[in-house]
Amino acid sequence: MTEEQNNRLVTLEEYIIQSQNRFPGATGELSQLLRDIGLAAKIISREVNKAGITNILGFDGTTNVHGESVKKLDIFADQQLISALERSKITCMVISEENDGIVELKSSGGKYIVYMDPLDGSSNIDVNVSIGSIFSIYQREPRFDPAIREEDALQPGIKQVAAGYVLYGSSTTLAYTTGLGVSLFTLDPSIGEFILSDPKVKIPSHGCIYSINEGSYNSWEPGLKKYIKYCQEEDEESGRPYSARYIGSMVADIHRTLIKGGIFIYPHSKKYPQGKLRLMYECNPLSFIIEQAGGMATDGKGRIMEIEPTSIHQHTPIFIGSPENVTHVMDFLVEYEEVAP
Ligand code: P6P
Repeated sequence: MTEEQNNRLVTLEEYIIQSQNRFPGATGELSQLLRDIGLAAKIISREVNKAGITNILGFDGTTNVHGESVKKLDIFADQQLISALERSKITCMVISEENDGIVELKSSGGKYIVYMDPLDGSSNIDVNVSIGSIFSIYQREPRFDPAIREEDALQPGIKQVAAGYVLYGSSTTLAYTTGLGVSLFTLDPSIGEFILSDPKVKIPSHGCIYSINEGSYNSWEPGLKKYIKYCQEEDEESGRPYSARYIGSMVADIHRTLIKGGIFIYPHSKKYPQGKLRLMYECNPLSFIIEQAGGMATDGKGRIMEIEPTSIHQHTPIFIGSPENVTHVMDFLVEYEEVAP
């Protein structure tokens, strides 16, 4: 970009088109998909930011596939994203936290599959804490039979063609990657545009923040207990004790980790034997973002994005963040691994 361009505001739409032009063979379909998600995000942001003065707060009386009470804004966000994806007619199916099975779109011939958590952290809506939307995009494997099948969506995270999140916080931030690094945008409500704020975000190699719900301490495996105690010990040279930060909205906790470094952990526990967070529309997309920014994401045994999924709603434990912090907790898990009796 020229000096003048460097100083000019670059909108999400312009940036996507500029990025697409770097791929001579690009058809523009993925760019269109990302622009549609950006539009839905602006509409959701408007509702989230005025939720306090409309009757959109509170529960709608239903529960989602995980038995969690669904809030009205969840449904609104789900509907906005699905209708945006319908518009571009290049998505064949959507899998969302808010829908038990796959949502087949009218454009059943579309080549993309979109996973999404329309409004992650919705339990925080009523107390005005940041919440977010998460999306993960795959290409449908070419098949002779054109029928839409759930099996087409069971692909490991390494097959994602794009992923990202929108954080509805003190400002509305959108982060996405297509595998060439992570770009950050901030919504300027006065002009209704996402403006480029960082074209290539890098996570610090190490951070002095750990993020975990310590309420489930008693059910953690020994290595994790030892690691958290290590984080709390006094050692000025290594910056310990680390700071504990936990928002309870994964998008907000991951965004802070991306910017400031450190580690976010949601382990398996007695209450969540497979972990609470969902592989396909929370952990895979956010792992793609963190890895593309130079970080790491594991389930405690192996790379999150190499997990072969068996269910569209499956759960996984996750240890994600700065490479030095993730490597360190893995060392503790191995060193103090529980030996089966
Ligand atoms: P807990 C929100 O409900 C969510 O799915 C994630 O956004 C968040 O990281 C996690 O659950 C919080 O779970 O058990 O700590 O309240």
